[in-house]
Amino acid sequence: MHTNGKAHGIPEFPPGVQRLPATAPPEYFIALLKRDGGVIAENFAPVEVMDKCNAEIKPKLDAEQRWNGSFFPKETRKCTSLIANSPTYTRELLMNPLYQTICDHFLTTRNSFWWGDTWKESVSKPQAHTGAAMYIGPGAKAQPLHRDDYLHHNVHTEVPAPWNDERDMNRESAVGLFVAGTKTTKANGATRFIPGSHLWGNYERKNPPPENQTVYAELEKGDAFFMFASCFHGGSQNITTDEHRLVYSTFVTRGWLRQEDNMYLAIPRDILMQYDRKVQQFIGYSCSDPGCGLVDDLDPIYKLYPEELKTAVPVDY
Ligand SMILES: O=C(O)CCC(=O)C(=O)O
Ligand SMILES: [Fe+2]
Repeated sequence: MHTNGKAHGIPEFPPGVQRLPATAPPEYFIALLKRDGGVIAENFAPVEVMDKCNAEIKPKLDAEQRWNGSFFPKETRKCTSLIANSPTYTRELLMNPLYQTICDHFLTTRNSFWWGDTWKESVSKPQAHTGAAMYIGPGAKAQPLHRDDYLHHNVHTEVPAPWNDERDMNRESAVGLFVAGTKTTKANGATRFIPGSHLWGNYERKNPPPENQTVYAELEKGDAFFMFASCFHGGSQNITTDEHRLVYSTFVTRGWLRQEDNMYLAIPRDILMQYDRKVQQFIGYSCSDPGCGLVDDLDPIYKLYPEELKTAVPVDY
């Protein structure tokens, strides 16, 4: 379905970032994402589901290594690889039907090509991109405002509002979902973002993203915030002395953002280990700068040389 927010059956929402019950029609969320780049879904997941997720990730969160850089302050802990660590997260949050519908809408790529004398349509469906829980402890500094689709080198041209379905159909490379595992507030580090920044250009804007245009996605436990990866956003400072903030962050991306051959599954480990590092890195056991291809926030080559893991620390990308 393609709408510009004024299509039949979609209300004229007041200005400002909207909070809708998660049971509202998906078209409303889609229209508000096009308008603002972000929208809140209240009661997205039951509190009991969040309690289960929180219990499943606790061992990993407790064992987590501190980040060595400014992208994540030392008071922040992460549970990376959520799909490996929390089946409840995977089944209930990642696979949530509303999120799936939104991702299908914005991230399905449909094109037609000549294939001999056949005009052949190809439809590439979205895929999971990342899933990590972010725990922000008392005293943590704010994360710099950034666009998560810089990972894909998604260089945007500045376009005037409103969103235009034809013009902007391929604009987004990822759609984010942030679900609150605890209540999130401006004081304890709620995600802040700049509404409308999904339409901003990359090279056209000469100044850093303005903090005074940010809006805080304050959530009750189980609420969700949907956001385009193209929006400027970041985890915020935690000025409390005794509250932590836990958010389950997910991004889904376009299905074609990968290699043609699935080298990780196609190449057996014993054959892989017969090649030197240069080959291993070239076929995918390396990172694309910035930050694509990581395993638990580390270079994937460590998966092949686990003895080197002892000295490895995550660094800014
Ligand atoms: O923790 C948050 O609220 C956002 C984290 C984030 O934007 C990131 O790690 O890229
Ligand atoms: Fe981010």
